[in-house]
Amino acid sequence: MKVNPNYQTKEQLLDLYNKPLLELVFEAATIHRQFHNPREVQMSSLLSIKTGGCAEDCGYCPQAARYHTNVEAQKLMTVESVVEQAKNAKANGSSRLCMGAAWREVRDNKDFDNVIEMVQSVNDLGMEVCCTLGMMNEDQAKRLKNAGLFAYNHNLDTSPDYYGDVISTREYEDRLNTIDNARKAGITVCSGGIIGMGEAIEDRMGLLMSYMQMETPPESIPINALVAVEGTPMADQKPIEQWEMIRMVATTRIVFPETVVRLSAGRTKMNMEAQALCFMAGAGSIFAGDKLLTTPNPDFNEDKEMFEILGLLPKEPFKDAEQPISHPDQKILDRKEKEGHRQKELEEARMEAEKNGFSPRKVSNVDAL
Ligand code: SAM
Ligand code: DTB
Ligand code: SF4
Repeated sequence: MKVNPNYQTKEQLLDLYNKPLLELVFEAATIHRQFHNPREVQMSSLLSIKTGGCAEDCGYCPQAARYHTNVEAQKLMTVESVVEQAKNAKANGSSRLCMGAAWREVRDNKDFDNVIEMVQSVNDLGMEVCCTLGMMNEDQAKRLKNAGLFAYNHNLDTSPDYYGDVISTREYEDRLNTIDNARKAGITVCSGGIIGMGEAIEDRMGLLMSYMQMETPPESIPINALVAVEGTPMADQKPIEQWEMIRMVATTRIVFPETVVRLSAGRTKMNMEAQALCFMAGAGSIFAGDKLLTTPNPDFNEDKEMFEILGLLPKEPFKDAEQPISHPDQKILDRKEKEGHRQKELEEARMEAEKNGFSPRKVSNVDAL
């Protein structure tokens, strides 16, 4: 993933962002055509596998336990229901599934084992699998990679300068470390931000600068417009102008010509014309389906119509990189073997007890007296 050598300083980025709109879109469209097929737009589906109850204080997020939103905390979904949802998403044209968990960080427990099984099963369906599970260490990243994870989403959200106004429970540096861990494990990186949180244009460019300074910039950069949710500290933020989304997509496209720029949250507030300009300016993906993680997204049929009108084609999976191979997970195999032993021991103990007259039936006879 290369950075456009014509843009290196924040001032250059600001000049670019503030260019006359149609000039900006034209420059972005020209670059887009050199590196991507402009008719192809990937449809990705989001699935909230663990909703709500999160310990963090991200000011935009309806899933933070400390804010009183209408999101109810739920347990981790089962592997079976995830597979069912993934099959549905695939049947509706999605080539990528992003599974999100309202976790501060990944923990080495049974829930993570289940996520590993989800990754294996969805990869086996031939979809690009992305996870967004919060912070993770290198070992956890390696387990995910081994299971067949294609991408890890971990957003820097905004510039290092504005970050402290949005989140206090973790540092920018923590986010960078997790992105590094995904990279070291050989997982592609999906990392982007949110506009409309009260930040200055300098902060939007500061976010892009953070990615420019990486040895390898992200393969995927989602651009979200804030979905202002009642109960969060950002509930009263004024919605951004549609032009701002177009400018942000175009600037990102120009600076990172090879990256997939994703037109992410906030599309319910955009009309088709503004979205068309985003595709023109280099957006190569949308989230499809009526729901993002917890908030609404345009109707599936509306997007289908938009694709038809604009002559867009859903992008096939693994056009940018090879499908990872799902390998068996040693920790899960060890746990299952241990559980098997334990089961066998219990069965032997039960048979021994029965032989000695302590059968469950005998006990119930005693109970009946
Ligand atoms: N808990 C994990 C984490 O924070 O990395 C993963 C899930 S988190 C919901 C994924 C991303 O969703 C956040 O980094 C943020 O960029 C985006 N997001 C959350 N709430 C949003 C909102 N109200 N509007 C726009 N984007 C939002
Ligand atoms: C990303 O940048 N946007 C998606 C995905 N990555 C995980 C999430 C958007 C969430 C919007 C708020 C919600 O639905 O809870
Ligand atoms: Fe938790 Fe992620 Fe929401 Fe922050 S963005 S509160 S870490 S779910």
